[in-house]
Amino acid sequence: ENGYDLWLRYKVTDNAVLLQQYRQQITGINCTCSDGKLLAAQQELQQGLTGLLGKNVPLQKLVTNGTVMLGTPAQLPFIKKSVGENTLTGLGDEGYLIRSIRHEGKNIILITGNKEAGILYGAFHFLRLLQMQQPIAQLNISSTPAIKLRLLNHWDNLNRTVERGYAGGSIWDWQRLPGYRDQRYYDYARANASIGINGTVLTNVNANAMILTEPWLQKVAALAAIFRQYNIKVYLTARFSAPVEIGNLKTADPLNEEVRKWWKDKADEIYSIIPDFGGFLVKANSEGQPGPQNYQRTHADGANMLADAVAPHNGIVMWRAFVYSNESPEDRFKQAYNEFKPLDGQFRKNVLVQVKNGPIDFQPREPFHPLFGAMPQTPLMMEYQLTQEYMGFATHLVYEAPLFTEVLNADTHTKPNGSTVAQIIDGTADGHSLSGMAGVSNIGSDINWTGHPFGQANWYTLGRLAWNPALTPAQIANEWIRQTFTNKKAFVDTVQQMMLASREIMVNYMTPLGLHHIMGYGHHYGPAPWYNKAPRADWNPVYFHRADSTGIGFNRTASGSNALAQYQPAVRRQYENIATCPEELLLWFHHVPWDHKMKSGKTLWEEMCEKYYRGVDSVRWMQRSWSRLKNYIDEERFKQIEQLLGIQEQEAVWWRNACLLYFQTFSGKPIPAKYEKPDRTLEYYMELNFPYAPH
Ligand code: BDP
Repeated sequence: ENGYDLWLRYKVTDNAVLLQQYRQQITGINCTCSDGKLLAAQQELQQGLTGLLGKNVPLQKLVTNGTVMLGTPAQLPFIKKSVGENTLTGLGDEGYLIRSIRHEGKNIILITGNKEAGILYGAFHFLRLLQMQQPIAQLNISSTPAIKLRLLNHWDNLNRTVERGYAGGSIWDWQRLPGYRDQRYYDYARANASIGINGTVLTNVNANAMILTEPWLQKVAALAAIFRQYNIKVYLTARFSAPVEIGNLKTADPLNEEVRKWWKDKADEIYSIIPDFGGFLVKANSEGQPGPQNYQRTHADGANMLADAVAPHNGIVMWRAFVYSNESPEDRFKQAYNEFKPLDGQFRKNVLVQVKNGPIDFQPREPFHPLFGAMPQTPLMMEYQLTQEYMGFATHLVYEAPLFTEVLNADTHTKPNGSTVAQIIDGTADGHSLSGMAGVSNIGSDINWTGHPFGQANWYTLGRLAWNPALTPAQIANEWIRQTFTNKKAFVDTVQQMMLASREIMVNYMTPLGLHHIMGYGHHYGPAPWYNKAPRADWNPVYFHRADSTGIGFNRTASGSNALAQYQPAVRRQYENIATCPEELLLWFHHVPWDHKMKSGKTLWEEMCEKYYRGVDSVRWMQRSWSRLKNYIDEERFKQIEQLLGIQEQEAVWWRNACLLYFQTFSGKPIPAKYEKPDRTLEYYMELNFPYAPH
């Protein structure tokens, strides 16, 4: 197996008793459909069930015992009576119901929803039950998504390179589109639909205006036509200066009438080509991208102009809050909040502000972004990064669900009765009906889509969490492992343990105790805590760790940058007191003396050594665990992962040695003798020229 089938492998059920039962319980598929999402659902069920049952599962006109019946209440009037109107109303437009019922004197399985989209999601849920070898005798399942926009953000360029992509080139074959419709597009759509993802931004946030020209829009339309059947809308990134670059205007000032008209006309044109186009994602006035501030206008002015252009077509604008200015002397941590909070209430109804999970940039661990909860009048959308820019690329096994849920479960304390980050972004805290969660895609042209086979789990997680943010990392991992590899208990248990531990393991060997942004410059691979030559101070590791002979860490309390003032008092108080600040965030907020006593009784320096060494040891533990699983799965994927774990081990040692040897020049203390000695010098690591890492 090469991993191409992801979690949709549909291998014949390898438990003989269960297989026998499934064959009796499922005899055929009844669906009155000829196109669209219902047809996609029917095709998937037929393919999936035929595989899982190891026999042809026919389409039937008649109803027999074991028929799986698909349809909306409008198509099948008996459903309203059988299910009840209230239950149906509760399902909304994307929810579904899977029930074992009696119909025309037969025992059937009904998959229904108000809209065809719900049935499509229900079909995938049903297949998941079988893939996970669950009982299906008495089904009564209903499910609706908690979050409305569940999106992938591709950072794909039009020349098919992928910014921060580590799994090959872009899967969008622009040159052969629109005429050539690669099977990959269908499989991509199936995979996304199976986990509830309902939108995809095709292009990089560092945008190219060309995508908005007619020939390119025709290519986008071809993708949209495939994705539509799977309830996936396409979105594009809008380059703010497009009116100048492709519209021949002199300005892109968002308050200029000509500019506003240009965008309106452009939106009309897009919707004439792609009637269900989702809208725009915009990175403006950030890292050199053009934006409204070039014309002394605000982010709200810019977002609203685009929002007005797409509003007549029910389009939306996702405006990113990832901004920090070259000129500003402020702690980079504080800048997005400073710029965006004052704009709360000024955005149009169809604008979401898209916020990264933490205040800096997708680090192995960040505190939650202080904007969450701070803009009650604006729907805030979550942006996670699936591609492992700061987490060992597609080389390290890092399951990100613990990172994602850690942020979702954080309490912003902005409301007396419930204001976790999850409640902010699902809209319930502030009563927003528009809500969203996005993941920066880790998908590329590699045969297994994500480079590292375990990268697939992060893609899977994004969809499942956006559907239901209350799912736990263990539940999601369990689902994914069973579908992707096998249901055999020893395998599932071992791999689940590895996955659940993997994020903390990475934190330990890369950036323990709240260290952040100490990686190699530019490509962001490997350690370079010594680096201080970047053109901006806040691109330098030394800016972030601030190690000196007295201690290490970034003082963000009132005696330092005071970034903590951006949190609610309850959060601020906890973090600003070195005694109550969680140790995993310590160096995010405090400059801590080397001999500071940690909860373990060790000094900070000893504790840091302990974490780095434990990180490496744990990678070795993952290697040992994996080596015991050889007989459970195919050789191809077993070997891939074995090799990747080998590289991960070497690189964990690299991180550990380089960081400890460097920080030791400030702490002036020895690495305790009980640990294996670094086998290289600091000079070796500092001179190590990383041969090649994709940007
Ligand atoms: C940083 C990446 C950069 C992205 C930027 C962004 O290094 O490539 O363009 O984020 O999110 O993490 O805009």
